[in-house]
Amino acid sequence: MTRPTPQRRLSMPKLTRRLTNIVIHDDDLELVPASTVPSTPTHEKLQDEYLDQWGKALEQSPLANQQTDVASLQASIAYHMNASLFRTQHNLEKVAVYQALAHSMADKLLLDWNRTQQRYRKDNPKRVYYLSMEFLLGRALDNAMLALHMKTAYQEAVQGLGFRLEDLLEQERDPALGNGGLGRLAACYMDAAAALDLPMWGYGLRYQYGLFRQSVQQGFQVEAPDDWLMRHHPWEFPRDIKYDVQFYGYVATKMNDKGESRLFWESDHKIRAVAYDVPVPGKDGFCGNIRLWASQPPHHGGFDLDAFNQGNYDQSIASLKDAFLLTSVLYPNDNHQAGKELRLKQEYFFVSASVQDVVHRFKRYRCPWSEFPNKVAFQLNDTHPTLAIPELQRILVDVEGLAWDDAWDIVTRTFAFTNHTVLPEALEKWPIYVMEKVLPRHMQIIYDLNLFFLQKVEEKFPGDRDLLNRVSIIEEASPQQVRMAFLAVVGSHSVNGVAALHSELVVKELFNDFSLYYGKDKFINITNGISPRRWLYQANPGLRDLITHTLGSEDWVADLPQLQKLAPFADNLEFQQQWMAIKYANKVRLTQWIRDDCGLTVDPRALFDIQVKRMHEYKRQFLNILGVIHRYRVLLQMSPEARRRVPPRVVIFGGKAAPGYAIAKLVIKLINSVADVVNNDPVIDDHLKVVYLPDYNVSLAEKIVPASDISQHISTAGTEASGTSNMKFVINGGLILGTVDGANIEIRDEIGEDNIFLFGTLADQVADIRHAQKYHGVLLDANLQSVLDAIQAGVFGDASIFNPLIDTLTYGGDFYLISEDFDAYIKRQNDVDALFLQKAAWAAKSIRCTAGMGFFSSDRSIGQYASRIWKVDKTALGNGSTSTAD
Ligand code: F58
Repeated sequence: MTRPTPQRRLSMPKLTRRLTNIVIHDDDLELVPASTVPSTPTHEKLQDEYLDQWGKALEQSPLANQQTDVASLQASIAYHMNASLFRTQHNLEKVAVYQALAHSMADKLLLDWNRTQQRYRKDNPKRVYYLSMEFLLGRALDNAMLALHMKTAYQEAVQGLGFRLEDLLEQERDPALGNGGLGRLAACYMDAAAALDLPMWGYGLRYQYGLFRQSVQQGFQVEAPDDWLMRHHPWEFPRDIKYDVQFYGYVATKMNDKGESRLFWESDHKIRAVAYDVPVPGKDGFCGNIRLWASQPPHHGGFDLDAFNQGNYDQSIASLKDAFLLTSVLYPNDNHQAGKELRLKQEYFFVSASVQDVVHRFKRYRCPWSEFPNKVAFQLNDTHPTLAIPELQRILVDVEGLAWDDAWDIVTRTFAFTNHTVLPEALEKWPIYVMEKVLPRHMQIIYDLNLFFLQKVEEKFPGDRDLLNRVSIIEEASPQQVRMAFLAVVGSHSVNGVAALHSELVVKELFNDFSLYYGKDKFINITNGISPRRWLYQANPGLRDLITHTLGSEDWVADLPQLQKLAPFADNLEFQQQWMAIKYANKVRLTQWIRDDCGLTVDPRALFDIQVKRMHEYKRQFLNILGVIHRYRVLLQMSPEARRRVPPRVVIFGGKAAPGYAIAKLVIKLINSVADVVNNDPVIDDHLKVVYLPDYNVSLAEKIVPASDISQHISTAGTEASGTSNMKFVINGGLILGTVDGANIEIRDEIGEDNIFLFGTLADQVADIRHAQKYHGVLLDANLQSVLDAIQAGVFGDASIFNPLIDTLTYGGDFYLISEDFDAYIKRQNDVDALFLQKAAWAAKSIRCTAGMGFFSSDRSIGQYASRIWKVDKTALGNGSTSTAD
């Protein structure tokens, strides 16, 4: 079998000058390949006595001697107001006080952060790197105060300075560096790793503009840029850590001094990655890290001095603009590939900087390369970072001179891949002509990897040409494409789905041929989890306190299965009353938000029925609003007495549609048009209200989730990989109405069938139904037909607007089975009504919901990743330092 020419390590003379592809590491005169351009000076050079002196100096510094009494906290806030923000007490706005407070809190975090990271550096454990294009972190201040047990003291401190802590917390802008579930999962996992003292870093991109801000005008979604860095953001720390990343260029074959030919990827087109670190508060003094890369022009590069000297200023800065542009905006697509060259460049920029950084850290310890998989685990958060696979292979072979097979062995023992979707439109593919242009050397490597892989498949299954076509990393389409998911599977030692059903579909459908080739062990399930700290402890203080009081301590937060101890209280009337009083208070809080945000008054005693998530056809917000129209029509036909027997409902929607996703945007318009009619119908009065909450984001979710009576997770079976908001609602005592899909299934298994309203087609029936529809057409459900008639009759305004939406049910073949599931959905909604009237039975179920959610902690998920995939032992690391506490 032909292998690419092995690349030998070059012997590198100790010279302080630039060599081909090699840059001198300024601070320690160490020769480092071009892939590791200068970073900060290392401590390794300092003699021990100086190191000790630094340690002592730090212990004497104000940072290490921070007091946590109220007066000291006030002093620290006042200090930052003056020293960090250059303001005095004569010029105070809430936002400035928030910033001073954030600085004060960040000081405390920094100490934990330095101690944790220094310990990792000293102990050199195996480290995990979570590569994710998205981290949807949400606000930091409240989270940090709670993690360090300082909220009460700060509350008092700011009160003494004339402010309410709640008002100040509202000043913080959400860093919206993600689209939805995948990005939020990354944030929950970082939170869990920090809480568990697991040496895991996140790597991602520092987009200048996060996910667009959404407003609603005349019922339509309107997008605006999310300029989240417009104001100073106290939760990120720029580092003097920089790597150059190159694009385009060509691959040349050159001889080294031993007469061996080797490949060089050369290009003048370089962009510099600079690091920003974001601390992740853990527990007991642990603090994790997310390193986000921002793009800049390379040093002395990108500025065309000749053009400048000739007075051609535009031209002189053209490539500077290019460099800054690279990380300027997050692509706003949810479960749909954008396919733009800039996106490909973002992906490579991100993985190249991250891999360079990790390689640099590994080399510090001067271990042999064979040790790399024992010191490094990369987790690919979906396919977006998959280029890290050929990138590491390139560095090992072209730059470090390892033999191809040795390098590949290292690569495949280092990477693991998480798949988050089975939807075909979300599976990343890149046309070869784009890849060849942007990343010529990677394209060669991918061709070689594919060739060797196909040769092995051929050995195992001789003569099966169809199979080779099906598993090839290169798709023989026009144009030819690189199938990134296949590259991720071939380059990883483990592939996992994110819920039991999803992982089953991953093996049976998406990667069936691969599971036959590799065997089933490579494909595992790790069901998603959520951070109990953010989604219960922080978001629902009332419930938190009741649980803590009932269970006798806060230990349940770190050991979530303890929630099961609430189950015996489910039928206790007094406990039920306390429980439901908290739910009611949370509903009142949301009611105020709805009033302020939408100018709509709703009754907190009504049944709050919530669906908040990205707008997507497969998530079927359309089914929900069609159900609302049906309810409206039924209510109108009822006598006033009969109407009063139906519990009043407030149906709440929230979620952004990708700007180019016309059908999803039409659903938003329909929801708002229905709201206009229903909310102003005097016959309906408070029996039904419809709310669309604009600009749904993490901090809004924290207000919405604790206030639900019922929430809807009604994707077509087999389409929602897991869902995580379902977990958030249930842990807060909200019941769910859902399909037999994603993590709904495991939630049912944990909390019991009686405590969840499931309905609809099962995943294994979907294909047959679609098949039948193709041949016999869609026979619309009769109630649904009347609902569509009402829309088309103009009951909700200009009907023609909605034609493309209605066509998805009729001409479109009802791909998402809305008609098929409509009747079952309506019946289940009636069951919800009936139960809501039985207050005690509802309360008992609500308590049982929370009690059964122990399994869904992100700590459990991360524990499983650690033991089953990364092989890192989180307990082997000792306890670290302890934090300041109040
Ligand atoms: C989501 N995927 C799944 N993708 O849809 C959801 O079921 C699952 O619970 C969650 O991941 C976590 O596993 C998702 O959010 C994206 O947003 C991608 C962002 C980048 C472009 C393609 C979609």
